[in-house]
Amino acid sequence: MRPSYPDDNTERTQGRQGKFIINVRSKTGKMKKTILRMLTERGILVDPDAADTLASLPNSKACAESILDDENRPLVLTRADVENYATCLSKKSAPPQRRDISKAASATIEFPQDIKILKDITGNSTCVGNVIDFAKLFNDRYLTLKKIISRRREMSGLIEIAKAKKVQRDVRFVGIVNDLRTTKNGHTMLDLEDEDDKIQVLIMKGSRKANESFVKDEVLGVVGSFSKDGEIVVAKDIIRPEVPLNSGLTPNGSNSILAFVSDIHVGSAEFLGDEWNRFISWLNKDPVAKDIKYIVMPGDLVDGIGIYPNQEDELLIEDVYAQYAELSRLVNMIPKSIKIVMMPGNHDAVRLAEPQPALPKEIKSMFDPNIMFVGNPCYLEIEGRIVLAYHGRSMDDFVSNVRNLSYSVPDEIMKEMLRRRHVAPIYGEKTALAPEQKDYLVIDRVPDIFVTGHVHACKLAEYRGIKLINASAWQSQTSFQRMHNQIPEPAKVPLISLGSGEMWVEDFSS
Ligand code: D5M
Ligand code: FE
Ligand code: ZN
Repeated sequence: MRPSYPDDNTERTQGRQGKFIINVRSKTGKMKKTILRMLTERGILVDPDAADTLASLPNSKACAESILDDENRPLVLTRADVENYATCLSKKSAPPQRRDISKAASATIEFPQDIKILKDITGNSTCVGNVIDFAKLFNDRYLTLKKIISRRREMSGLIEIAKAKKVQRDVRFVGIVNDLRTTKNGHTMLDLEDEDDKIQVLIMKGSRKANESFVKDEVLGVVGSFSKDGEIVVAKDIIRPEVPLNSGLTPNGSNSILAFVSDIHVGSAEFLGDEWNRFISWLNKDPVAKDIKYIVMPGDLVDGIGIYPNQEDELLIEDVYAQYAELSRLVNMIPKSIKIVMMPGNHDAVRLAEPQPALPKEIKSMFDPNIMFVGNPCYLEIEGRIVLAYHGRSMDDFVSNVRNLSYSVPDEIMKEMLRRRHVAPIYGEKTALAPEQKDYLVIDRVPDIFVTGHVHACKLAEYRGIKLINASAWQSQTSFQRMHNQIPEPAKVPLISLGSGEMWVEDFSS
């Protein structure tokens, strides 16, 4: 039996239930009244705690304006939202700060800590026998994302598609994209479906959302009105689940560094052994490396066999067990004080369909027992930071379906995943999906750190306060990549200081 881990479907922003009635007369201050009016006139419901917090800020009016300026602002404003907007505002006006680690904080909290697994398919798979039923998977995806979309201000009053067809006036509903096409006049037509009905949605060429790309099987909110014949809905706005704006990592006093080592591809003739040795000697002697307490390896640990046609011509080790044995030897050179997490990718020895469970016990037994093996994708908690790790196979599908995306900008692809709150929405193309009853690929929790591999690039970025990392590779350009003019950025190690959120890259390529 593989271990089972508790799931955590909670959103980071909680406490949105309850009463939102503000009795302005009984509360203090003219400023509060003015600000509340500003917000409520624009349809924002303000939690009483949020109103107090906002009114007590020295720059409360500027903060209220920044809320109004954010097109993804929440329908119901909570205190946590106000604090996020306030921090973002102060970050905008203050000069950027380098590592600001409070001694007081580090005195009370012990670092490093154990890594917690928050969500992982390993041990929880419900795919059994020959029953292949994707209905439950897509239903779970729809319901989870609908819940997130329904919190958005623009979606208040949303109804089911069947009801919308009866109402026929301005309507708001949520659907999963069943199909999409460009009409002969250049408009976009989406076939959307909810739990019991479907509808066509037209996005007019030249309209506000016409430049966005839509993909099959993503979940969208629609604000629109019916055409004269009552057959289709013309979209006024399209609402993605999106991630809330947040101010990034609050300094927690830790000096620990989390490093990422992806796509090692042991067994490949292009595996970069000299560069690996350089990394290992740096790890064992550099003063900066002493603070590395954790390494996450987001997939393609070995090159595998039979992964692509004629792969054997590019293999140095042709037995998959021998590849893992060599990986074990290479990983054993890493100082024992560093906690290591290993995740599979599309080259590893587990099912290809995502979510992928952790490597099987025959392979685990070849490694140091302290190494943690997790599934792909996986949510981890490291020193209070929420880390979403996903190998990134779906990036192939994003590149072929979304204009302006390419293998050289994985950070832009990661932003598309976050906007859709899903790491692999497109079904039926290169990314195989397993018909689980629950969709483990939904981004139901907002991470602090989001890491991917697969495209062999090395990119650091930030999106709405979330740190984005694409974690390089340890394989030089393969003949396939040469054919497709894909230039990898190998032998680099992205790192993040868990205390301050500072990110940087150590380069071992020369
Ligand atoms: O993928 C490494 C990179 O190479 C990734 O950007 C995809 C690309 N690649 C590799 N093989 C293929 C095929 N068969 N189709 C499309 N793209 C591919 P890796 O998972 O390390 O092989
Ligand atoms: Fe790879
Ligand atoms: Zn890969």
